[in-house]
Amino acid sequence: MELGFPLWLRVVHYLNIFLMFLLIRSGIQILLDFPRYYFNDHCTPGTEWIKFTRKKVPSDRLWTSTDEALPISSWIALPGGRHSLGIGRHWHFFAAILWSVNGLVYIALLFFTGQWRRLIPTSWDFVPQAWRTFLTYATFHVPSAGEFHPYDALQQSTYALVVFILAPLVILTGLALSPAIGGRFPWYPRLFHGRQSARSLHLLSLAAFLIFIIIHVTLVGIVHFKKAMAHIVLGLENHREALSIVLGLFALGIVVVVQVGATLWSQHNPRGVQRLTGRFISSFTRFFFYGLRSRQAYRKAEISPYFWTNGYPPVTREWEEAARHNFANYRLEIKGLVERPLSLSREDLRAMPEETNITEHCCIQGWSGIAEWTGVPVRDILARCCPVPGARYLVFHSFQTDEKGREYYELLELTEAYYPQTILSYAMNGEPLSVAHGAPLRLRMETKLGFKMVKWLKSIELVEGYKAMGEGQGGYREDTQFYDIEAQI
Ligand SMILES: Nc1nc2c(c(=O)[nH]1)N[C@H]1C(S)=C(S)[C@@H](COP(=O)(O)O)O[C@H]1N2
Ligand SMILES: [Mo]
Repeated sequence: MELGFPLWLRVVHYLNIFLMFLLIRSGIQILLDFPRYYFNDHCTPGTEWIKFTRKKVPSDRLWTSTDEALPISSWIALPGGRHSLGIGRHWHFFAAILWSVNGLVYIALLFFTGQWRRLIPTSWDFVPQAWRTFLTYATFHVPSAGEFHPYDALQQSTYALVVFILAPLVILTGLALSPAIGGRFPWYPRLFHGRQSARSLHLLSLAAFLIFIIIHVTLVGIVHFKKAMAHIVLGLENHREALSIVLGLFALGIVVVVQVGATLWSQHNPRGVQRLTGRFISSFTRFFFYGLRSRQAYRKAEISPYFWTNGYPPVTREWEEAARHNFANYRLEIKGLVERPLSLSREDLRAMPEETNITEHCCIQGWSGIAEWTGVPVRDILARCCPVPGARYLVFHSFQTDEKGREYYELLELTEAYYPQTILSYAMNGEPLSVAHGAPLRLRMETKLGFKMVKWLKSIELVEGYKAMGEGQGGYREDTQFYDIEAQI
């Protein structure tokens, strides 16, 4: 059969270029928010196999993961700037979903149309042939046009590796980073030797893609360029080469315009990007991840010796005073749409049923850590305060406020609050919770990213909606850093 360059092939190839740009640029933004890579899940400083930062973790003062974020130019990353990973992640997942769908369509059509033969060698002859082509390039020669049918053997086997190994690897390792998947199916990240190894493999896949793209584009540029452009753009043999070059450059121009547009839009209206891409992404995460309950039960031996922190403790005089007295007069207030508002002292909380879990914490920035958390299941508190019909969300308010006076708060849906591993924790690894980790009380919710787990918890409020609260996005991080409210990937 004729292995030409059918229209569908050219269309998915073009969409691929489009989406790869979005993926790589937003990926670099995410990478630089926590530029340390590990093959162990503890992320202890000093155990990284590669880092893209010169910062040293100081030992004489509190150092949080946000202090790690590096600035990056918008010419390289999307959207650029420092700690803009909220928007970077929106673009990354938006493009990742479309890229995966595009890839599936491509593979389906390859097999459906018999075009798979262009990628999958049908005889072992491809090995010596590929070696010959390699020697041709290595001695700065170009294979003759007759060797391409439609690809030469080296090209064919490289493309097969990229399509059938590299692309699935980048998708599967990306999925292993999701706290919802790792929480419900802890065996899954283990397939990659843990979440941090998956993250490292994800980075190495990026490196492999970049190397491939550079060589691929260079070879198109120097090996029978005009013919190649005709194939890529119009799918023709030996005709209308000039036209295809013009059209090709025009199409690439559109890619560039879209990149610039996405960057400017992200900078001028990040809320718009958050809303629009967020709606698209959450339709997927809701479909696939909704209702996933954490089933984590790590062993004591797996507990991390080092556990990063995020967020600086409250600085008000009252709070520091309370901390000095070991929070003896602390009370957790439960209010809002409940039959019985509660005010619970530390003794009240200790007297309630106790739940202990050893789980993996996944910070949005990329680090993780395994710890044992002990506390009161939120469902037991709900059983006592009795939510009234209409109550849909639990808002967790913190004592902490930022430099502009905005309070840290995050919310969960009522249904999620009933999950067994949703607890208010007062002890970590068998010790009373430290101030850095949220004393006297913090939320644990083991299928979501760390930012949901409000530390220095002041009160829980049951509400019907959250639009009137803060900036109306459902949490402090959603309001100020454009994080995604679902927090499951
Ligand atoms: N009040 C408050 N809670 C917070 C934060 C914060 O900045 N303020 N940071 C969140 C983030 S992003 C993470 S990853 C976890 C970190 O918990 P840890 O410091 O105990 O490791 O706390 C979450 N809870
Ligand atoms: Mo985080």
